[in-house]
Amino acid sequence: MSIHSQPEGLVRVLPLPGLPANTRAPELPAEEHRSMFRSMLLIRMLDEKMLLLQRQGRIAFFGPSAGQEAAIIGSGAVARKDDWVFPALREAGIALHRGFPLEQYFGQLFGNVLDPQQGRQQPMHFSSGAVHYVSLSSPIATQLPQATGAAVAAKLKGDGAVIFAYLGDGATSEHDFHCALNFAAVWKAPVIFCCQNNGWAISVPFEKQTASGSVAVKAAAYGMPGIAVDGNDALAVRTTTELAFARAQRGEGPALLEFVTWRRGGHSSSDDPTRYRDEASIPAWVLVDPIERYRAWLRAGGILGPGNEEAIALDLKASIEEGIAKAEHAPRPDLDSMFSDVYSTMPPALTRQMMSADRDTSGKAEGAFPL
Ligand SMILES: Cc1ncc(C[n+]2csc(CCOP(=O)(O)OP(=O)(O)O)c2C)c(N)n1
Repeated sequence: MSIHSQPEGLVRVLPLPGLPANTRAPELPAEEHRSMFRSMLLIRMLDEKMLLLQRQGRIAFFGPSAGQEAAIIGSGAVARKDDWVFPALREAGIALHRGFPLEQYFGQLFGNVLDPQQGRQQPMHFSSGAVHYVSLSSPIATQLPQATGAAVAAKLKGDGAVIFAYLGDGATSEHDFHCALNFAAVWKAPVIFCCQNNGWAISVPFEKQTASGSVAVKAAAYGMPGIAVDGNDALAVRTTTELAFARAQRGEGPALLEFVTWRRGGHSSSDDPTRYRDEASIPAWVLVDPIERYRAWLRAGGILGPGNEEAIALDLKASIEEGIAKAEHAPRPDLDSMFSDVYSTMPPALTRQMMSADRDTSGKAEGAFPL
């Protein structure tokens, strides 16, 4: 039976009917709580808007995060400026939380000049040195050995950086998962493996992915702590991640955190989950909105008044609308950008190709980015 059907033992701060709290809330300034709440709301609003734009044929592809906002921001907000994030598909909200500009976020979805990668990457695969956010790796789990490598490097350099490595439950079936965890534990590397167990790897349910009762239990085999957390509880995620972070900072090595959450929608804008998922059999607790749970706690504690919340939502709405309006009308990258940023000195064969490439009168390639 899946861990989603047995939520009793998960670390929890925000109680649910029949599922009491078993851990205290982290001690955070009110401003930090509001900042986390804002980023969770931003993820939700972007999700709704971007899926709509995709259906209207205005962007090509989108990977939604709805339902996973608490797991994403509760953990990602622990990373400091000098730490590094190695994401899987659904952590773009962490980059935004760390200051990645919305303008560039929209630019990469439209694949135009506002995109720092100049439209050369798949949508959602952006990276940013400025906010220490590495591009997601399309081949599942390949980011994990990279993250371990970065953590070993940080340890050897003594720069104090902690690496946040994200994965889905499906990634635990890849050999890269094993290599990354084994190596990290042997080297006591400062890396936190954050598994968002959202119940599904496209159409494969968790209980067909592994015979283990949870992802967290696998940590024992590698010699590191493994903790299963109510992943829809932003405060439980935050508390647990802070513990793993402190441990990594003390030089005690990696941890595997399992945020038990739920993929509310399709795998991506290309997927239709009604083809393989029986919505009637979904455990009720995973459908309690993580944003509502956090909101209720913030309101009860006087951290979020109706005025704050309205101001946050209005500000986000304006930023999203303004950002999309700007990005949608930004020009496509110049054709020459297809040839730049790879060689410091361009080889002659490539120079010849660049010189002979067809151009329209505006200097942009027609049909270079078929959607
Ligand atoms: C090596 C590899 N195999 C298969 C795929 C196709 N694929 C893309 S996403 C995905 C499922 C990933 O599931 P999970 O790790 O649970 O993350 P989630 O999508 O649920 O967030 C698969 C199988 C791939 N990208 N790479």
